Amino acid sequence: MLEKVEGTIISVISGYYDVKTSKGVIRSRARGVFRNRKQKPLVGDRAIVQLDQQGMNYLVEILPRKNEIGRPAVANVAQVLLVISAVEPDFSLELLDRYLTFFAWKNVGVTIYLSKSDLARPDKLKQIKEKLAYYEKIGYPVFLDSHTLENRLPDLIENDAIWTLAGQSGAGKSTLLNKLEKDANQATGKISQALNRGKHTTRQVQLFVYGKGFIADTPGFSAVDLYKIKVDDLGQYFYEFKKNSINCKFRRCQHIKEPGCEIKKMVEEGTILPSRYEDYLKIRQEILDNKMPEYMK
Ligand SMILES: Nc1nc2c(ncn2[C@@H]2O[C@H](COP(=O)(O)OP(=O)(O)OP(=O)(O)O)[C@@H](O)[C@H]2O)c(=O)[nH]1
Ligand SMILES: [Mg+2]
Ligand SMILES: [Zn+2]
Repeated sequence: MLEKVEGTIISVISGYYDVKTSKGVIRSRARGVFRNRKQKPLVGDRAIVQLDQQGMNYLVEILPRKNEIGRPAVANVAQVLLVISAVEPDFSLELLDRYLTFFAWKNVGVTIYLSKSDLARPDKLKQIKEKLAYYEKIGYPVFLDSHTLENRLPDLIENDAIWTLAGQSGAGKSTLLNKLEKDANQATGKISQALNRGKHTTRQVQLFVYGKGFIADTPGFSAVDLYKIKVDDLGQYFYEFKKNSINCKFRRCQHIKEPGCEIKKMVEEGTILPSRYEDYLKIRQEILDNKMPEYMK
């Protein structure tokens, strides 16, 4: 009699899938059926493993996916823990807005963590904190140090939920994970002084059991393709624009040249951060041009 158990794929290494189940972590192979169906099991997938007496375990089914994020992808992401560094790589509101737009488009919530605040000059850090307070006001939870995050995170991660780290290479994702989960032992890498960027130290996606759920470490990626977004939808992904656009005169207002635009009014008054509006215009242009700007690659 072959026994079947359900679990979550926590890592994929040279054709072997490690699946966390109620019977512990089970190493298994994928059946040819996935290749035939052109279905590739991903880290984060809920899967059914078939066990037999000889110790040969096979993935026999992948349950429907809620979403997939990143390259390589993590499936079934409940929340992104976005690591933004104060310095090295330099803090960039434009990059932050790009990430937030991307994840809003993918319909995944984001929690922001500021790394390397210990390396920033006090005046610079003060400025960064003021900007991040704006993001907190529009609805993104913000953590300014790892201790507070460590205290709160276990309660935020619900049963079996997958949180994934995201952010530029060198921002400090693996360093944070090693602090949160002492057994993670993820390799971390120095960032290049000359280029002020990381070197893609993390190459694979892996899930770590954390609290009642999981945290995934991922390779950093900074080039976020936004040009595939439908131009008319872009305003929906800037949450404060979405919320206040009910007061724009036109229902499908794009906040460009339309009369009676509430968003432009709020930008002029200073209630909306001017850089948010500039980034909205830049991303809008990128969509119209149908390609990512060179300086973002
Ligand atoms: N001083 C200080 N250094 C940090 C902090 N976070 C990360 N670092 C350093 O920044 C460098 C890059 O950190 P990683 O954790 O490897 O960055 P990563 O985001 O995992 O990068 P990839 O795996 O390439 O995507 C390492 O030398 C870390 O020691 C921090 O909060 N303070
Ligand atoms: Mg890393
Ligand atoms: Zn408008």
